[in-house]
Amino acid sequence: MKKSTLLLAGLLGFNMAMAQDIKPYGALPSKAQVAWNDLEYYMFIHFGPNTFTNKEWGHGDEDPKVFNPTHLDARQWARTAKLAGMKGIVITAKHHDGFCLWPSKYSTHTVRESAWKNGKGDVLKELSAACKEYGLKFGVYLSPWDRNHPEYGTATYNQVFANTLTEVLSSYGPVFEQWFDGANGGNIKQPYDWNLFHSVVYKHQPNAVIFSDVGPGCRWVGNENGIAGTTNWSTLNVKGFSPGAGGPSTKSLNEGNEDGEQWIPAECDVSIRPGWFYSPETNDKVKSVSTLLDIYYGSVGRNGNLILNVPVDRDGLIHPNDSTRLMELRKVLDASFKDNLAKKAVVTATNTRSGNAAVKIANLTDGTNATYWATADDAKTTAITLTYQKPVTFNRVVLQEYIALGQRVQNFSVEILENGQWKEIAKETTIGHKRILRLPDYTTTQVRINILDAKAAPVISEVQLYKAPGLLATPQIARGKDGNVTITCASADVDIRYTLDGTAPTQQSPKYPVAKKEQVVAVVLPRGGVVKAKAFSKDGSSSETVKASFDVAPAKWSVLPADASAAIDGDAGTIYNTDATKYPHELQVDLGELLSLKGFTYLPPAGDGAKGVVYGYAFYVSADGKNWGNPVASGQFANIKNNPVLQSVPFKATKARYIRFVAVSPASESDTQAGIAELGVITR
Ligand code: FUL
Ligand code: CA
Repeated sequence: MKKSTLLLAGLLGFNMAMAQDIKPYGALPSKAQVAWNDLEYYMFIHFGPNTFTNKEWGHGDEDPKVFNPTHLDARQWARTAKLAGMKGIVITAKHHDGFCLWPSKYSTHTVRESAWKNGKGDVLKELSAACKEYGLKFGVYLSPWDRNHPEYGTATYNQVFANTLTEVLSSYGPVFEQWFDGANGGNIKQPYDWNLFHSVVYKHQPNAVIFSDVGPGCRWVGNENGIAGTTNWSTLNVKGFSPGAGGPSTKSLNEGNEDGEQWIPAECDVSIRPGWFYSPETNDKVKSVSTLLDIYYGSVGRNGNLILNVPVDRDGLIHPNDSTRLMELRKVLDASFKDNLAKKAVVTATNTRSGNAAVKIANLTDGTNATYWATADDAKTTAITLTYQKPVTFNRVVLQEYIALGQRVQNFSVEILENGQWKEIAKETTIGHKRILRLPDYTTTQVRINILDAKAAPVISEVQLYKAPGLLATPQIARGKDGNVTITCASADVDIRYTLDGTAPTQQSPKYPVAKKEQVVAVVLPRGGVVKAKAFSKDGSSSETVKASFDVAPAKWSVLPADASAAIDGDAGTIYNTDATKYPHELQVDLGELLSLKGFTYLPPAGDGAKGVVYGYAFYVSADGKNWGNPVASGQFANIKNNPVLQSVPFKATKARYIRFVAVSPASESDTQAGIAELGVITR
């Protein structure tokens, strides 16, 4: 052998040995978990008897005949998901009411007993086929909590649930995700055999990622708003925790645990409407594009997957209001991430690892996270610089770690060159599968990404820059106690136009005064009404139309106890917390006039550390404030703990001047006080 050949062989051997030399760090994802993270965005579908009964948590005693979608078309759902850029669909095969969307032989509360297709239908069969046709992944939600099954709460139920799982997981082809809901709002407590359930899943679907509060495949993000922590580790400590009430703290779910013992990345679940199930009442409450963008950047942009719920309606179709919104969102996302400006830069980096053929600086901008660049073992900091000949303008930074080797980056910053000086424009913590920074427009010839701290040598797969088009902010409509309506818009230099007759505002509609010197045309709606608003900019672009519906304002109301005024001040941000520390609690309101009441509303405290969310309630009315009789409504606010949105409870129309709200039980067992952000009446 010639000397040069020897040398070459030696070098090759050296390279091959070094190609494996990046030691994995910490808990690692399985191949299925890596593939799962790449999906990023997929659809959730809540569908069942609740769709037809206006309930969020069915009781399991609903007549199965109510389930009768007359135009069900699973291909329409799949087509919508595909066009929305989603990668799969997870459907509620069985929600808490126990109703099975397939003709299960382990239940008598299924599509077989329904009116749909004379009992011959199978939603899972139709949806799995549609997903296959459109190249989408198919996943299933099955609630262990079952309010219908006669064996629920007995020793035999775990096997029933295992059989049910087997049926679903062996009949409809590949399942990419198995969703296990931890919720249990009933009195019967069933100790679940999670080991059994998991073994059934893996037996039939070895590549399925199992969702729950503690994984093992992926974890709940700790809220139903679809928002992960800005710090978000894909690793989690699960010892001693279980799904549901025994889950890790909200903070751990939201941010993961640095150096957590298992790889359990966050999945961010949220509904496009206020509730998870369809209701005609929420047709005009579909989230705006700007809210959905906040959710996208708060989930996919923070190392989480986004599962966006789009409830199928009573016809068995995705409602046009939802599909239109999904397409509007897609359009904005496509325009935002169209042109990766990093590809046009000369990219350099400090501390590049040598002698490893897989590590290339060009991999940072090759558009795939399957390739990577890394530093030397002892270099936990580095700077990656993008240099341009001519200035570029950008407002999005996308970073990705090569997660197959573990999540490493703890701190990073972004700088730009401005007048010959480096200027820091962002300082953040984790990256993980993907981190997207939403920034103001910056124009520069050099951008520097500094990895300031890492658990081990950073392994980065992508650095991307984009210039997303500007969007006008959606106006916000609020009404005070006295009935005064205020409309604001976060975008500067816009005209806000509004209507009070239900029509969409145009540039000819009345203008809401924004500047101080403009004469205030008061919009006062003490008796309620519908306000629609839209912002128009000078360049001809416009915002979405936003709509707010109001009932009678609390202008003339007085409350008992007297210090409870925050509950009727028309301000969602102020909260009355009861003084007494033992349930039940109550509140009485004098409406100041006789009104024809059709229902009441309760706005629970929401946001970080919200306490006092009420679960069980009773509502009374009276003509004199003394004689209350029986409650006109009583029950539980379903799913209010995880999704603390406005609750509207209708009751038989009745005339009254006094109302009494009794908080019967708390949503969190440990809560002793009741919290009320706002109490309202329905007269319209
Ligand atoms: C929760 C459930 O109780 C809700 O009804 C909904 O299914 C949501 C996705 O999970 O735990
Ligand atoms: Ca308030």
